[in-house]
Amino acid sequence: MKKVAVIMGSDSDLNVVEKALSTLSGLDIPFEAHVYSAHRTPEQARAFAQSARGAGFGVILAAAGKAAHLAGALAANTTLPVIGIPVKSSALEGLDALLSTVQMPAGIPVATVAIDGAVNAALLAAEILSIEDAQLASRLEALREADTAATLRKDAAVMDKFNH
Ligand code: RP5
Repeated sequence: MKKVAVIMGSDSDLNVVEKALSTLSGLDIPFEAHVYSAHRTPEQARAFAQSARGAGFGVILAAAGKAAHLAGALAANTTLPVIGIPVKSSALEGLDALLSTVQMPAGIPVATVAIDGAVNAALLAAEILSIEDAQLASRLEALREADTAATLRKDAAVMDKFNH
């Protein structure tokens, strides 16, 4: 199976990024996590993106806050799918990172999830990899069914408590 690269702009993004890592682990998807910054280590970020396809990666997740150029900078240097995770890490509550990540010019796509949306970023990466992996597709189906069952249990609990 192709690996998922999980790149974060700073280790201060880890509290958000760890949700993506645990989601990938739960689906038995191999991944590598790195701290590369579009601003502080631009050469390392570029080199990683340029070599990612050859190194066996299938999708890149990029989490960054503030003026969040990481996802776009990685996408500029690879044709692998890049999923941006805007991180809430500043006085602007993540809106700065959301707009910096999502507003890409035509030609360099970044699929952007919600602010701090690390779980969905990992699930979207899994869905992309599942196109060529029937076993992973089955694991995704099972996860969706478990989520549905958990929500139905919540409905039953609310009905039991309030509907008389
Ligand atoms: C961004 O600036 C990082 O992705 C992080 O969200 C934010 C703050 O970084 P630190 O100053 O905490 O390293 O580049």
